[in-house]
Amino acid sequence: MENAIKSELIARLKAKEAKVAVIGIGYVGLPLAVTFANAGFQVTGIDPVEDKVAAVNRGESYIQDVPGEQVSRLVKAGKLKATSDYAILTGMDAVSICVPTPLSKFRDPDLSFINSAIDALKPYLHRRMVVVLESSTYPGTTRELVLPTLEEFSGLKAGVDFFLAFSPERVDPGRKDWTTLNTPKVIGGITPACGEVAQTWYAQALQKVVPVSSAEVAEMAKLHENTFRMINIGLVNELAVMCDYLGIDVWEVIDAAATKPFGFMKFTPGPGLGGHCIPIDPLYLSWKLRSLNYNARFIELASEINANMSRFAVEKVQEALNGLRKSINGSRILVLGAAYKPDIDDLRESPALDVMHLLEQKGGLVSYHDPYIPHIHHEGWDKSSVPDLMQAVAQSDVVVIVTNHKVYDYPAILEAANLVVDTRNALGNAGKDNPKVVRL
Ligand code: SAJ
Repeated sequence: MENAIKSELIARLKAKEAKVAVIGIGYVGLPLAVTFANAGFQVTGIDPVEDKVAAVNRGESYIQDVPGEQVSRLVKAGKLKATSDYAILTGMDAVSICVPTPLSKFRDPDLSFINSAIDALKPYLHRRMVVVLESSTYPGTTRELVLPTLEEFSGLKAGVDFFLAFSPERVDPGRKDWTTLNTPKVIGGITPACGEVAQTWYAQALQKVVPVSSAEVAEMAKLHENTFRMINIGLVNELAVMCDYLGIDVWEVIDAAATKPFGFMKFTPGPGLGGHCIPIDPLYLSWKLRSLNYNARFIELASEINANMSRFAVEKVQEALNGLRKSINGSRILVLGAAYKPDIDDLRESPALDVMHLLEQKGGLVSYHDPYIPHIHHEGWDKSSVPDLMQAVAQSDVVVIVTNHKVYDYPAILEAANLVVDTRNALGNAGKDNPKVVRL
């Protein structure tokens, strides 16, 4: 028998009459809210951080990928607003949850943000509502954690009274070619009806929806995507260590392998694995499997190799200084690039932090430069990016290129430096067989 509630909600979604809420308006939620609003929905962003709420309501953007004028236009048109008051959910028909899923200090999943969002939502859950969780998490979270919390509190039934699905976020901060609008979006429901409603909703705003049969498939697809990346980065990092033992130029090896036109995908080594996705998502998967008495060895091994690369990079600094009869202890060391990857301003899990800590522990006089990160307040540190880059380069015993931002004038840096450790092959061939340069 056709479910009248489902039919009614689908009709409202197709007519863009459904009121949309996005819980968590950060680097995932704000672009999503704007994308829904651009499609014609009336959207309310919900966030406990008042500054974000106030900025949106002023028509301003605080997310690199969301132009301020888009926010301003949508706010003026009455299509977008923000609040910290979850009671607004009473009048909402469709809710996306885009909250962080970090690791705890014991490197276990920290689901506190999901729990807070669901606890804030459940009093306002009502018939004819669709809820989509977007936060990267272990397979089973939507069914084992979100579903019972919502059903038990409300007495409503998923797939009958309301609809619940999972859809992994695929936001790559700073990327211009693939955006929330045009990146294919995997969506899987707790029940087929849940999937149908959620897929219909997103299809009104996004260019390509990829329906899958369950929330678990959608959760696992996301972890597969990012575990694939983390393990391949681990492989190429171990390749760098092996080439070091063999005395072979790993960069030349990779470039040669990358000429294979099929069956190969290029990754490059570095001083470690940063960011809020790649180092973390796979550990959600291995944690879940451990609870089922299975040891996800690839993930554990790659995680160990990636975590050790900061030490490997510091060994290269030691080797480089030793070549000049110097030690790390007492040497002036300038780290170039603190962000976790080039051309963005995000410091989360950045390997630069590990490299700088290790160098300081060995007595190095460490300073850094990063045009995107003016200050670092981290574990008792309070450092600022050096004001005069070229002066700092010239005055340093060694310059360590950790994150290869495009804005750097590498030939000028090489010219002015006494010694360079290039962990990213930022110097390219100018760094090859150059007595002033040591590469990974
Ligand atoms: N890294 C390497 N070698 C590589 C690639 C990356 O050392 O060959 C390092 C980076 O320096 C960084 C870390 O790994 O420290 C993560 O880099 P990333 O390029 O994976 O960037 P992220 O963390 O921003 O990953 C995001 C992810 N997007 C989503 O989860 C939605 C990831 O799935 C994307 O594949 C990635 O962007 C991308 O392709 O840019």
